[in-house]
Amino acid sequence: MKEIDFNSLKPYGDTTDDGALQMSFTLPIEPSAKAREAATQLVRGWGFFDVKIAHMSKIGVNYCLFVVMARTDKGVDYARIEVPDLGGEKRTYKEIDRLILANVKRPIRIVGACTGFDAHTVGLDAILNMKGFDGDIGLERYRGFRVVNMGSQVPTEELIDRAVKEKADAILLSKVVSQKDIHVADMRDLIMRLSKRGLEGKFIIVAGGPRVTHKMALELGYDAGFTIGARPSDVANFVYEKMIERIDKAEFKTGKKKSGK
Ligand code: B12
Repeated sequence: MKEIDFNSLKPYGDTTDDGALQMSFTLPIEPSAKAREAATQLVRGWGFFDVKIAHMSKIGVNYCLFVVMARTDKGVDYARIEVPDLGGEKRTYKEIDRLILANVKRPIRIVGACTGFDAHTVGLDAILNMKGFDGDIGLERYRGFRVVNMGSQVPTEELIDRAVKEKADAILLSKVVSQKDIHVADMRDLIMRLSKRGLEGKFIIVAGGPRVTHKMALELGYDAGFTIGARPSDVANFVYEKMIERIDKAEFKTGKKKSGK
């Protein structure tokens, strides 16, 4: 078997390192032989070879969807890739709950919302609602969390007002729509408004959504970013660990004993 070249990692199609991939895109034209050729030339122009149009179909008036198979010889040096990792220990709901009550000694207060124009609530509910997601129960079910779920289309100022009113420890922001990078703009908006109100650093700030990455969230001033497949227990564990970090810092400042995990 051919060895994988991690210094020039490529897609795997039929055989190791063959660089074969599948992509899909839409062109604002009707399907036709000319449209097929246009899509082929476009993909070749991007540097791909062995270009095959696997599927071409009309999607609405004057729009055409293409599914294309092609190959690339460009790889990435996998060994040199560095990316921030959410890390943290994997713990069960019961363990996290026990640790919160033992070490934080009160429920952690959380306010969550999906802000702006975004009406998608399923992702936030998956994390917060009792029933949770994928067999992993939601934060509302923990004795160690007190959750306010404000739902969707919440103005950022209202989210902040509520977090202040509830004396929240953490704000959980969900951003699903990412057209024209609106998720980034809305994530920035929260940080900017917190800072304007002198609330910078007051809350643990966590964002989530299909186009949110941990790296991007950190760059925008968040404590963490969770994406597709995030489970409530991952989020619960992260918030717990951040709380302990904050308690330790506060106790260190006041000269009190450090709390254990
Ligand atoms: C259901 C759905 C809707 C429902 C939403 C119902 C509801 N109450 O939520 C309705 C029909 C209302 C809807 C409307 C629209 N939708 Co819609 N919708 C979807 C759909 C099919 C599923 C989304 C979903 O529920 N996923 C399941 C959840 C569990 O996954 P998730 O959101 O990724 O959440 C996970 C993680 O991301 C993370 N997470 C998410 N939030 C948070 C928050 C925190 C704090 C944390 C820690 C983690 C976390 O944890 C979750 C669990 O792992 C997607 C397509 C798709 N297959 O994803 C399109 C999709 C999101 N919708 C889309 C669009 C464009 C729209 C509309 C603009 C359509 C229109 N033209 O009207 C409107 C927007 C309305 C608005 N104002 O926002 C696009 C977005 C494209 C983009 N790049 O922005 C998508 C991708 C469809 C598409 N391919 O075009 N939609």
